[in-house]
Amino acid sequence: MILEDNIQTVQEDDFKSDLYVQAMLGKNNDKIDIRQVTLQVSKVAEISESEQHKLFEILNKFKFIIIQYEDSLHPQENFLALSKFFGLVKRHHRSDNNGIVAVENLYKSLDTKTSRSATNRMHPMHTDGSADIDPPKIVALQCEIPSQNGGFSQIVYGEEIYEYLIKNYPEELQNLFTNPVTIKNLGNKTDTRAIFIEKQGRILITFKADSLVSIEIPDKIKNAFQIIKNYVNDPNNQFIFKLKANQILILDNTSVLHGRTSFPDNEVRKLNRLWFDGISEYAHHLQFGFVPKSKLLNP
Ligand SMILES: O=C(O)CCC(=O)C(=O)O
Ligand SMILES: [Fe+2]
Repeated sequence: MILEDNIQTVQEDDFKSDLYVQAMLGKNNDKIDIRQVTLQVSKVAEISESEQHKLFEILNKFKFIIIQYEDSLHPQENFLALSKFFGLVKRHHRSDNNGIVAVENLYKSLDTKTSRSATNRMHPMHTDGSADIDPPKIVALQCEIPSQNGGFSQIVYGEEIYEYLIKNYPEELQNLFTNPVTIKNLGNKTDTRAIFIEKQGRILITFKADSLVSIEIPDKIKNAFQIIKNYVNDPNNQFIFKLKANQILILDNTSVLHGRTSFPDNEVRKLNRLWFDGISEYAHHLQFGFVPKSKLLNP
């Protein structure tokens, strides 16, 4: 199976393709080979023990994994089978009966009531459920139909944001632990939480900067918030790839931010999204958050 075509040469289009071509030469696309993070299985529900072992190994090391399964008439079965590893499905205001949220261009517009995931617009870098009191630990995105142009997945490491801040803005970083941000989403959920929190020696990140949701940022961290926003939306700090049909991207939502580039109006792109609480009989295999190399004096 050839996986190299996950990173395709982007054609000239309206979707800032030049930037993305440049980004593919950026540091994270140099560091990570898409084949290292892709696990091929026959059916998700029938994953073998050695595949399970690899799944957790890749997820703990890279904080995300792409599972590629054999073409199936029932893609949702493959998707819902993830619950065994990642726990209960957490619902969203757009969830169907199984908890699945459609990520496709349903509205062809972007107004203040439309979720970005229901449009073809770019989705700026974020963690999911940042307005939830208890955000999902695991986010899974299943690709049924990729777009031909645009619609690239982007990932940024929370640990790299942390290291960047500790090196360049240590005082600002300190303030991020103690000055919570309040986010209210379109489903009218509100949560107040610090961008970085420390839990049992590990650091967890939550971040969203999106004009569609209401975000209250304390004055003390307004500058740091902008620094993070610039850092994460710089393609040079992202890992960029195209999710293919029959692939599921699984993210540690406490360690990495994700986003996606826009895609043309006339393209059909169809993904499904699920959120998991991370509490399963396999939970002891999962290590959420990251242990930074450099430490703050009083985190
Ligand atoms: O469309 C994508 O690839 C990502 C969508 C997303 O991040 C979301 O729905 O939360
Ligand atoms: Fe998301």
